[in-house]
Amino acid sequence: MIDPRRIRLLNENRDGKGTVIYWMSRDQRVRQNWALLFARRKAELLQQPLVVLFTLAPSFLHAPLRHYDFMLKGLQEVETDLKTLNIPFVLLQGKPKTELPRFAEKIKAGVVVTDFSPQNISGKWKKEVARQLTAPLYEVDAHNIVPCWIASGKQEYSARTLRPKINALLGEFLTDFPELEPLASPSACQPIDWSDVYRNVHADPDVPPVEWLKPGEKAAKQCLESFLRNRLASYAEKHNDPNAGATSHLSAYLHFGQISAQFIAMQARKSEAPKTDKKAFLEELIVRRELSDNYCCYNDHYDSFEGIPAWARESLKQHAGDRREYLYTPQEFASATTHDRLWNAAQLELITTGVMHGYMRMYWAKKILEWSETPEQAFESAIFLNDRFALDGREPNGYAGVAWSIGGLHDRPWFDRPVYGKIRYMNASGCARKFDVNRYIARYAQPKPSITA
Ligand code: FO1
Repeated sequence: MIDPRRIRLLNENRDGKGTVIYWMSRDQRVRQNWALLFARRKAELLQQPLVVLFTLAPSFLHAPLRHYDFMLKGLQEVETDLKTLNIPFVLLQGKPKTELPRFAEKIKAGVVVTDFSPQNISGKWKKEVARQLTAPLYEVDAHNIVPCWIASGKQEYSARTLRPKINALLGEFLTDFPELEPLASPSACQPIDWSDVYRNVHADPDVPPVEWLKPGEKAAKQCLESFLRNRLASYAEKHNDPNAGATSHLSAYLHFGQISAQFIAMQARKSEAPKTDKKAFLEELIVRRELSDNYCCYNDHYDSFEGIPAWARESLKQHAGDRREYLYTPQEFASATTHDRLWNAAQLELITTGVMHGYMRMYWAKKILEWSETPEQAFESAIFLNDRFALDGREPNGYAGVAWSIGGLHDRPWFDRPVYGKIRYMNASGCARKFDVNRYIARYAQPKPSITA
């Protein structure tokens, strides 16, 4: 039922008698969640109670209110849905290394299960927790379709090298999910005081929640349905046109784990959209996303200049002294006040909607390279802006996207040119050949940003 290759044991402890805890982190959903399904199965086999636990960091990698709000609303739905299954949900505020072992000790946990994230902070949390627990800590990759460590044991060069590895295993992993069985009797769990939770979060209110995208598992599924019904059939032709409104809008849900990529892939495969559209969408959803996890899993420097390929680092260093025609500070970038109306429109799209179209993300990041004092600074600015404004900030996809645009990751060396060195170049006339640039500018360039950096 659950492929054992999806699971790894992070310490040397054995299953004990006592409550099974699912420590939810990256995969913040009740349905189609392999980590929760595994914890539920353990509880059944060991004839023990089950509890789902979330440890809330009051401040997480500078996440502003936009992100906390999206996440907390999703978690409120998790609590409600778990209640219908008689599964208790507990939210602890503080550091996992103190909160989790203390809670495990208090309830005499026999098994702890968590989900997988390739991010450094997640690895650090798990190491600290695994060391202190007397129970085993299992990690389940509930995010990738092919578990990250099974797809490949090393950092891959590009989509070209990962694709055949994923495709060879897809038949084994792209399967239907079993139902999550309810527990026999209702839990006596205290309801969570969400206003108290909001009060304790230190999230910058200057980046407010967005109105147009509703958080949570139910909204994520509605968003998927609408994409499959209305937009998938033109995906191949239109997804690179920022004016076409042809994208899935699923990236924030995927980031917070409010929907499963495997579920999306299964539904997309079943849809009646043309083959070419399904193929183009599944390439983005599976190969490109899992390539980003691969990068972050096997490269500790995924969020800095140090992480990019040696040829790109060397080439950018050779051009570090080249004269830049324009130079902007991170604050100037953040307030969308460069000389370039197209770039400003992209930044305004990001500020106001929490999303930037994938095609514009490349242009946006490459211009940050062109207009920053050093490539190191460009890297920092792009990650800072993405993490601050994008609803899917702090996500492997974002780190890999910046590293592709600025640092040639998963790409090849191009012709040498000023500032860029051998990094692939992009300019506004290239954009104009692909789509109606003026229409895009008109759509986003009007409102003045009310948000500051
Ligand atoms: N995951 C948590 O387990 N606890 C948090 O407090 C938390 C806050 C948070 C804020 C913004 C954001 O974008 C993500 C957040 N996450 C949080 C999820 C986190 O990104 C993933 O779980 C990581 O991969 C770390 O495991």
